[in-house]
Amino acid sequence: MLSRRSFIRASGGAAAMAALPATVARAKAAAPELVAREYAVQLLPPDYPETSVWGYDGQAPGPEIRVMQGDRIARRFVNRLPQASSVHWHGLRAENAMDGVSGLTQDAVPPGESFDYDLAAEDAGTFWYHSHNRSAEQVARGLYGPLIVDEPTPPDVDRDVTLMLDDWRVDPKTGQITQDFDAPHDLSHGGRLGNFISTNGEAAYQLPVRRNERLRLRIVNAANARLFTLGIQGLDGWLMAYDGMPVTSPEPMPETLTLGPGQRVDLFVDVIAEEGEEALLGRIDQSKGYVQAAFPVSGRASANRRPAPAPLPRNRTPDLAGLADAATLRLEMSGGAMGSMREAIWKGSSRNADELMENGQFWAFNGLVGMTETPLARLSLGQVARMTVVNDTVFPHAMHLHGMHFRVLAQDGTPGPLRDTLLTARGETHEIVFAADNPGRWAFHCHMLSHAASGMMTWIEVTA
Ligand SMILES: [Cu+2]
Repeated sequence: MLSRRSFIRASGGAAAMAALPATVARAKAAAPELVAREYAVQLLPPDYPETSVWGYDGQAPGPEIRVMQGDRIARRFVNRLPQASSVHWHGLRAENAMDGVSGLTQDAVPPGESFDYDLAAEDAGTFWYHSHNRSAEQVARGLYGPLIVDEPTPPDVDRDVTLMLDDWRVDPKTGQITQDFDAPHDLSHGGRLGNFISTNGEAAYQLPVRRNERLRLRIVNAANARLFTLGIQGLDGWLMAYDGMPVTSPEPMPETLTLGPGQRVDLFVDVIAEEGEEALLGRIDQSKGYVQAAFPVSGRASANRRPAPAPLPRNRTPDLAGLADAATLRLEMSGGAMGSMREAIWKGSSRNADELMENGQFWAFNGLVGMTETPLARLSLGQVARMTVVNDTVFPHAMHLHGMHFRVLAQDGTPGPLRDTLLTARGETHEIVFAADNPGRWAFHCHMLSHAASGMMTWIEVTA
């Protein structure tokens, strides 16, 4: 098959196009392009030089992709990067062939080539898209953006605001992203933590607001490895959704909220700061705090606050009927610095810790390092699975399941909210349950991208 680029060359461009038969000229218009390439942006404060990033459509983060629930998301991904790449649509329960995982659901798209994505937006909510090839490098360089699916009936808020949180590792002298994407210390410890925090690609994100205005804040942790622990000041409200999925009844805003890499929350907050004051979102309760977003208040939206919100309409997610006789699975994490992993199987044979280290591999799931020929589990379509996730390491991990959302069981066995990314602290054990209602080969990996690159990557197959 001809790629679009070679087609234009072969046809001689516009002149030849004009001579094409009418049927071809009337062919379905190509999807809008999403072009990945290198460019410079003013990421750091103005007294620093521009930073060269890899991003989508000349922005960092990439452009907001926004559709109505039930519509399709169609994009022609054009790769103008010096590396192969692919695009994953994080949190969408869509078609497996469109999931964008290089090496599992598609081949990485080589430089100069393109790939047509076309997938259903079945769930309303807050999602994001990002590179899923060499992600520890490519996402760190800026290849991510927001993906919003709107409810058919808009909820009662004054403004809908997406906040993508990231940290970047930049050389303060040059203002450039440091190239140490596979530094052994990052791989084996807490991942690639940055030294420059941004919101929507800005150092000092500000949004002017009015008193009593109700904001929907869609917060996305797009960082490679950082956990964001957020508090709010001058805002009050409710937690409405985790990882794109509404909670059954709005939860009063907790004092602090921790988001692991890949995780999202939707908040409805009212501005309760006085006129002339500033409401804040950030790490404001600690001595080493930082402001993630500032909301200067001027004027009033209304004399009083609105009543408490109704829950967001639930998405059509499967129920967990059959939980009692669910398939039982186990995922035991081991490895990392200060871990007890002495050997593990990598690329089909047993290796000792030294061999693994020399190859930049530090972590294992059930004693297996990285992707394997056979999946962690094979489930039949519609089967309910219950998985024990054991974090036998001294680091937190953020396990992301593609294609399906799961619930975390509370101590007493009650299923919690739907999520697609599980944040697990050192030494913790969690039980998660999900209905295998989406056929295909689904990645299941740590979203601390340096960990995924050094062993924490597996997959689950759902067969029709
Ligand atoms: Cu991890």
